[in-house]
Amino acid sequence: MSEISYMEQELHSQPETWREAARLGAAAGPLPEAGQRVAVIGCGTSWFMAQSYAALREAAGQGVTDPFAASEAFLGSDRGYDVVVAITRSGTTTEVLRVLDAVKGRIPTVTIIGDPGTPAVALSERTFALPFADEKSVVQTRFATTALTLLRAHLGEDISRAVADAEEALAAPVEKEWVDAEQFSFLGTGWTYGLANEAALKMREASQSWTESYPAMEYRHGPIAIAAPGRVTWLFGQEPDGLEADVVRTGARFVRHDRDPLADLVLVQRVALERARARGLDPDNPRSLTRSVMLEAPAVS
Ligand code: F1P
Repeated sequence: MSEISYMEQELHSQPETWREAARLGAAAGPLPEAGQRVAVIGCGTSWFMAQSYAALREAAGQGVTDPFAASEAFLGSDRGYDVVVAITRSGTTTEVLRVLDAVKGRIPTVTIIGDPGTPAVALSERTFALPFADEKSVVQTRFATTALTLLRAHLGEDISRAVADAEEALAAPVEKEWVDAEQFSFLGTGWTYGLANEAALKMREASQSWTESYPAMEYRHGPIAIAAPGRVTWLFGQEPDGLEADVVRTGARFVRHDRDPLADLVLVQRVALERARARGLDPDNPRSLTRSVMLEAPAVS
């Protein structure tokens, strides 16, 4: 393994790529206008960013926004979508290409893409390229968070606190307890539920860790049975009443920070990296994963 992984370099560049995305997102462009009915699709990390965007856009009162895993998208004409937003770093993910192909000429599409020299461009009506946030590591860090920052800025959010908090999260200590923990459950509410899903995926991908993720209010409906000493429950965003006390009672470590939740995800990326290192894993080339999933078989009918 090289001394400095691509994952490490890329995750450290996030304040810079977020600043650029905030500038681009605030300007007029091809992203959905307020009032449009939007479906937003992606796979893996990109799907989780779609979940966060959908919750933010709905909460901002900008219109119906439904997030779908590309393989499970319901985009029939009866649903009345004005636009499909696709998120894909690679531009080659089969399930995303299939959706773009299936709705071509029927629903306008805009694809947020890392590599604009890829098939998703020809299949999309419009694209928003973020080549400065593309990555060499298989594990996504900055492309995902930069795409979400672009969308947050387009919704009218001021990104400056998130950028400052990301800088702080890059300098914060990674606690030994987090590197050694047996298990993590990540929780969120509203837009931070997508972040919880992404945090859990990041830890699985980069460090083969046992992680789970839930909407925070669902945690007490069963999953809290997993909480125990040596395990961590990590909450993004607002704390539902009494949740910390309930977790502490199990003996698990409860973690919640006041920084912008997307900046707190940066800290989790660093935890994933440290856990990979501690286990002798190459975080840039995780077991059984490739940069994108390109399926050769035809669509299942
Ligand atoms: C999506 C994705 C990644 C995942 C894995 C396979 O890629 O599912 O999130 O980490 O590497 O690809 P993309 O469509 O955003 O390129």
